[in-house]
Amino acid sequence: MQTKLATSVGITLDRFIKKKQNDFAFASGELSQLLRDIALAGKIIHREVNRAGLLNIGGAYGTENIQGEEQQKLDVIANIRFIRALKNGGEVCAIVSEEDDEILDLNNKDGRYIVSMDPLDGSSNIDVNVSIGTIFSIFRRVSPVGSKVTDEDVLQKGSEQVAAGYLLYGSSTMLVYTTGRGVNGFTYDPSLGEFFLSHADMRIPEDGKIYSINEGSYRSLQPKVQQYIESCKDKKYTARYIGSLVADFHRNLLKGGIYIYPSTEKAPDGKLRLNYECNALAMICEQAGGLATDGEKRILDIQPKSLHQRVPFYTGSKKMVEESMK
Ligand code: AHM
Ligand code: MG
Repeated sequence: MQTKLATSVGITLDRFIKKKQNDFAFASGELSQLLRDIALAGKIIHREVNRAGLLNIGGAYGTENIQGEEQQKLDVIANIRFIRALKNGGEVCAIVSEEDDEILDLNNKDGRYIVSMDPLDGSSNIDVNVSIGTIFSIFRRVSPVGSKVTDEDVLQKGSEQVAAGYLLYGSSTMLVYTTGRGVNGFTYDPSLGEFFLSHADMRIPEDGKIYSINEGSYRSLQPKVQQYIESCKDKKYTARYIGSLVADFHRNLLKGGIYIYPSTEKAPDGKLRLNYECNALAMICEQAGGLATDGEKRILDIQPKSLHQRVPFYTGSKKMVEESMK
């Protein structure tokens, strides 16, 4: 199935957000502003990613070279940029990030929202000029506004997300997000400094022919996953795996396919993080008509027990995910 092109294609992200906000009589505009802050951070990361090779900001992160210095690893820079944008925006009370061990309380007395993020996903691809991404989830805080942020605020199930999305720094930079009413994609025009609606009301094909898994770990996979891979080969499906989750996910969202990062012998819970990577993509996938599971149950129903919890991840076209779980 092709992505539908709606009549509003071409409007800027800003206008789109405003239009959506007007659909809700009591919307305060805070979530809208937060989405704008994320888009701004995305533009800054786009700039850094595109000049990384010139600025010597690829490569290893030196221990002395922390917090705002010029020669930093790009994922640390992305983390700093995002935190700054969200802190300045004022809507967020706390951030939990794949790059930080602990909850980052922004001491923002009025902030109602929590952001979970992987500021730059696809670490192994950063230095080799291959697509990378940012993944984010937005939750409403559970504890009273103005009080100290609690574990309960940051360990909410994915089903509680009020919005989720990703930025893909690929041949174009894109922002794809959902607020629980479908999925829309925006492409960045660097010459104008604006995101424009390019993929309205995105729907993932119900079935597909692409499977994305690191087959190098084939021998350490559970027999069920091995059998699923064999069945893909029997059907002469196409294998596509970049090793950047956002890029692999985005391709499958557009073309139909399945992404699997399963449990392996070495890593029984898989590699990907529930809070920073899987919840956001699970919400987007479901909103686009697909599925996301840990191989047995729905990702969005998993109660996180710790911030950096890992989970096996199966996501993509509905029929393929169902088949992989049999
Ligand atoms: P990262 O958060 O350290 O970048 O790791 C997550 C990445 C995903 O983007 C990607 O799908 C996966 O790790 C690739 O892992 P592997 O190299 O084991 O296949
Ligand atoms: Mg990651």
